[in-house]
Formats: sequence, C-alpha cells, structure tokens
Amino acid sequence: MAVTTTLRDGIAVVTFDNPPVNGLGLDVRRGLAEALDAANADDAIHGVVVTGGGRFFSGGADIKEFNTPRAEQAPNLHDVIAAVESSAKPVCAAINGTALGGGLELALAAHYRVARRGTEVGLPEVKIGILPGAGGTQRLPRAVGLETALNMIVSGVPVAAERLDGSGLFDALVEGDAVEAAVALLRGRIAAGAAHPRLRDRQVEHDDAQAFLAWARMGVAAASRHYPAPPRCVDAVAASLRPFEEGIAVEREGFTVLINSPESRALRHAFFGERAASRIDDVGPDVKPRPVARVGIVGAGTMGGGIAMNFLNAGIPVAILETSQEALDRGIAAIRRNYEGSAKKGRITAAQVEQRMGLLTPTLDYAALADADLLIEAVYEEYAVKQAVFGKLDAVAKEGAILATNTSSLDVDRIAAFTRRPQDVLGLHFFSPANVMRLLEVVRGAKTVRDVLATAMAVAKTIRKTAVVSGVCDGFIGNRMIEQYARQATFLLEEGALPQQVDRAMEAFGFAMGPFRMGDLAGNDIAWAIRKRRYVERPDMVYAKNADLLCEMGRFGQKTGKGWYDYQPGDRTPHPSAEVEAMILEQSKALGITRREISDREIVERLVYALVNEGARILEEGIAARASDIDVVYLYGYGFPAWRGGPMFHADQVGLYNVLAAMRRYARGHRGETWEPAPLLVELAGSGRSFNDPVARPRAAAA
Ligand code: T1G
Repeated sequence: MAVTTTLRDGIAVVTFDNPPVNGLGLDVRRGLAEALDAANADDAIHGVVVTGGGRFFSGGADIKEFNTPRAEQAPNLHDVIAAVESSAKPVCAAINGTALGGGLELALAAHYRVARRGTEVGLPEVKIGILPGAGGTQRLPRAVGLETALNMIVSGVPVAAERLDGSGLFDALVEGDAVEAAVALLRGRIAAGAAHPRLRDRQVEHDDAQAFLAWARMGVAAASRHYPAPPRCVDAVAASLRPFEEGIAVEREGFTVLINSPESRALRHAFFGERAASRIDDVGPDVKPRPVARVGIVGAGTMGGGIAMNFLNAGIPVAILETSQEALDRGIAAIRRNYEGSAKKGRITAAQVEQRMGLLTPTLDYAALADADLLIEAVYEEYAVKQAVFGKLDAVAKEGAILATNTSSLDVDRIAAFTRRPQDVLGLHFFSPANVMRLLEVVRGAKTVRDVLATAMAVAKTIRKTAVVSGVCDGFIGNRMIEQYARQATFLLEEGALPQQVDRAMEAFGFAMGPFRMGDLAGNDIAWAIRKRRYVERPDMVYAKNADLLCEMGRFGQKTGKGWYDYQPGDRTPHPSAEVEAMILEQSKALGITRREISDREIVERLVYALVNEGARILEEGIAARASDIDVVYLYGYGFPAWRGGPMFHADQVGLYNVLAAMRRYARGHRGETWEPAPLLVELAGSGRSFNDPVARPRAAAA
C-alpha cells in the first residue's frame, strides 16, 4: 500500500511508502490526495502529519515517469501540493530522512515542518537538467532567504538540516522521531488556536536583491555554458521577489522548457545509466559479495599508488609491494605527497593524512599479502611480468582471496590461467589518475565466478567508483573504442586537417580535450606500442603512418617537450609545430592525396561515429551488457560531454538512420574500408530503433 493513515488523538499520521526512495509517483500522489481529502472530511481529525516511510522522506518526483503520461496524470505533484497548502486542517511534514526535489517541495507546502537532526534536504533538479517545478523556487526563498535558496537550487547540493536551523524552514529540529514531535507540535498549535502559516504568504527580503541577482547571473552564466538549467534557476528564484502566482508562472515556464531539453534527457540518461551499470543480469541480490577487509597491491608506481589511495580513503588497510626498497620508498613518498597536496588545498586534514598513511604497509615480501581479501596487480604491461606476479600471488594468497589485474590491454583469461584459481580472477581496470577518475572497468573473465563479480561491484561502491562490467577483449570497452576514434583522427590529417583543427572541433563539440592534445598528455608512445603489437596480431587493421613517424621523431608528447604540438619547459600550453605540419603535408604528398578543406562537422562525425560503430560491435559481442554502460564509460572515463549523454545516446538523438547514412558517405572516401557498419547498427537503423531502446538488446547478449 503506497499510503497508510494512522490516528493519534485526533491527528492523522499519513505515511507514504514507495521503495527505494519514496519517489512521488502516481500511486503515492493519489494516496496522499485521498488521505488529505479523508482527513478534511472527518470531524474527528484536527490535523495531519505527512511523513515518508523507510530511510527517505522522499527522493522527489519519480523521474522514471518523466516524459510519460503518468508524470502529469492527476493528481499530479502540483495538485497534491495545492491540496496540502489549502488543507483546512493544518499539515505538518515530519522529515525523518532525506527530502529532495519534489519531496522537499511537498514539505514546503505544509504549514509546519519538523526534521530529525542528521537528515538532509535539497533541490537537486538542476543536476538532471531541470529546475524545481513544484513551487520550490518560490517557497524555499520565502523559508530560508534569497541567497541560501539560490545557492541550494543552482548547486543542487543537499544541505544538512542543522545548517538551516533557525532559518525559518523548520519549526523544530529533533533528536528523535520527527513524527512524534510533529504530532505534539500540531496539537499545541491547534490548542493555541493559531492561524496556520503558509510560506507563500511570506515576502522575500533582501537588502540589495538586484545587485545580488546580477552578480549571481554572471557567475552562473560563466559556469554553465552548455547547460540551460542553471540560468533558468536564477530567473525562477529571482521571480520569488514578485507576487507568488507570478513567480510560479516563471517557474512553470522554465520547467516546461527544460524537461523537454536534449540536455535534460541526456543527464537523466546518465543518472539512470550509472545505476543500471551496477546491475549484472546473472548476478542478482542473492549473490553475496565476499568481505574485503584488507587489500594487497603489487606495484607502487603511478597506478599502484593511485589505486592504493582509493582504499586508504575508504579506511581499508593496504599492503603495497615493490621489487626494490628504492621503488617502494618512491611509491610511498608519492602517496604522501598526494595527500599533503590535498591537505594544503583544505580537502582533507593533516590528521586524515596520517590516518590514511597509517593504514598503508609497504613491503618487499609477498608473504605480507597472505591475509589480503583482494589482491590487485598494477605492474608492467607484459605477459611475462604478469605471469611471474600471478604465480607468486597464487602461491601466497589465502583461500577465497580475489586476484585482480589492472591491465588495460592484455587478455584477462590468459592472466587468470597463470593461477590455479581462475574462478577468483578478474580485471579491475582503473583509469589514471586512479585516485581521481571515477570510472572502473570490471573485466569479467570466462571463469570468473558470480560472487567475485558481486564483490567487485560492492568494492567499487565502497571506494566511490562508477563500475561498468566489460567482457574480455582487446581494450575492453573504453580503450577499444578510443582506438577507432584516434585512428580516424590521423586519417583526417592525411586528407587535409591539422592537429589543432581536429582538437578545436572536438573541444567545441564538448570533449574536455581533443585527440592530439590527449595523446600528448598520455604519451604517444603508449599507442605506438599497441600499434606495433597490432601490426603483428591484426595486419588487416590499417593505420596512418603519421602517428608512427611522430614517435620515430621522438615526439612522445608533453613528457618529451614535444609531440603533436611543441611545449615550452614547465608549460602545458600546446603550440602548433611547423615540423609536425611539414611531416603531415609530406605524408599527404607521399600518398598522392590532394589535401582538402575539411569541415568541423565532418571531423566530429567521423570521430564520434567511429566510437559509435565500435560501440555497436561491443554490444553485439556482449562485451557490454547495454548501450548505457558504454555511455557511462565515456562520460566517466573519457571526457565525453555530459550534456550529450554519451556516444550511444548521442547517436540515438541524431537518429541511427542518419548516423548510418553519414558512415556510408565516409565509406566512399579516403580510408573508406574503415567504415564497415556494425550489423547491429544496420539492423537498428533499418527498423527505426535506438541503441538505448529497452528491446534493443542484441541477440548474442540476450541469449
Ligand atoms: N525517481 C525515480 N527513481 C529514483 C529517484 C527518483 N527521483 N531517485 C533514485 N531513484 C532510483 C535509482 O535509479 C535507483 O534505482 C534507486 O532509486 C536507488 O538510487 C517537481 C520534478 C535519492 C540520494 O534528483 O539523488 O522532484 O537502480 O542508487 O545512493 O521539482 O538516488 O535501484 O533501479 O541513487 O541511496 C529530484 C535523485 C527529482 C534525486 C538516493 N530528485 N536521486 O541515493 O540510491 S525531480 C532527485 C538521488 C523532481 C520536482 C522535480 C539518489 C538518492 P535502481 P541510488 P542512493
């Protein structure tokens, strides 16, 4: 039952329950409206307490209903909020758990609010590309003041109830059960015969509102170039200085525009995609994770040290092993330097630095890893080295320990076969810097058992990583796709583009960094090593020579002071290189290509559709379970613009028919052989479907 009512001495306590977060879906809205009607029709009832069951007051409107008929079906959220505010019998919201979005807006419509200390309240709508659309932009400023309300609404960040104590939002903050306190408060106010206040009747006061709003508008505009929601939040909050109904009209208009914006659809796709990624079809809640109380890490280099920090930050002890005291000392010093850097910026305290370093045990002896529940190797990317390490881990690790490789390109099944326990082996592919990047590719080996996967997903949540499961293939999901993206970028140089034009086009599309600046940052020699391996393993895959020539010129990137660009010492600013341009022009000549003007649109299409086409193959092969997993990988690991929702979502918005048509055009041009469309793309485009349609699961993966 979504809504239940119990009576306490003339007070109706109305509890709504809609796991997992008490979203205000249609059933809850209907139940609340009916309960309020019943209370107002019952002379034995003198007041109403409204509260959420479970650990949330409410996570807000049910965003799964958005852009469906249920979202607006009466009683919609406005109807329920009007019913609360116009109730003849006073209503008190009892907030025992997080109240967000429409949940807080529901509480703002009540005459009184009582919150338990430790709860959080917020209006996070801006994070999914909309604005509070049920009166929050008008009532919150009347409760907590213009500035606090604007900051909460534009940032979308929840605030601890204690921080709003005395603000006029809460009539009481209590240690215990807010329902008990709400019943008592209502009884007192009814007995006193007080008129029951409505926030809408208050005025918003500010010494110099226009000056504050002008300053806020400038700051918000600068910080939200591609996002239409924040400026509209400012407009709506600014309208709270006007009569209530006028302000509501501004809010409503903003909400209507934003809910249909491509940016909001993309952000909602990412919101649900990140949560869907944590679900593995054949690993249900019945599969219990193994406990991970201690972690062992082999390799104290950049990756090993970064990985260790994730666990230390979560309070999990780590034993970290190196092959020499000097390498070990260097690794430990780097971790301490990182923490002290964070402390200098005020992100952590000096005490936390010592607390975390105190959980770290450096060692040269594999025996020290024997009691670890999870062992992660982050050593050199060579099979021989991995084989040596996994052989030793297999020999010392306790029964049931999980052995993980951080490899970014080697075959996880082949590594698992270096041990007698392949069922306990999987890949945990962290992205550099490992203590910063949110993405974690969890690579499922052919023999990896389900509780090992469940453990990996639970550990990812503990160390605050966004985990995506990948099958075993060369490059898993992210790197396999980025290789096609980079390949097209070098082909464009052969035809007429220069690195700076390609980077500029991709950064205008929204990538944090274009492919050539990214290569110079990561090191062009890394991709060079992979191509050398490819020339042997995959002679069918063609590459432009310019990337190899660049490396043969010793232009590895920032670390060598020159790459696709030139760099001044100590300065990361990329400067176009005459030497590189000469090499590029020479290459076009050698290929007999007459260089041509290439549009930014063609650059963007060829690079993004290269991602999409490879993503379609990854879906077909079941390497990724769903298209949104691929989008999550690109949003959290590769700087794909969030307001476009990821490569597969972007292709869906363009229309797969149009994507395929563009690919067929490029197939008739230079390097046309690299534009063979994935069968899944052809199938979906031909049937008018999208990658992210629920039914678009490729047969292979669905089997
Ligand atoms: N609607 C529908 N489902 C939701 C939801 C929501 N508002 N919030 C969470 N879920 C699902 C989520 O997809 C996941 O599902 C499960 O709940 C647990 O979520 C008019 C219109 C509330 C802090 O933006 O911030 O009100 O994967 O893993 O870590 O102005 O969820 O299990 O199937 O995140 O404990 C405004 C969004 C809505 C809040 C809980 N509210 N949610 O975090 O669990 S718009 C929001 C969150 C609105 C009004 C407007 C978090 C959380 P599944 P979870 P969690």
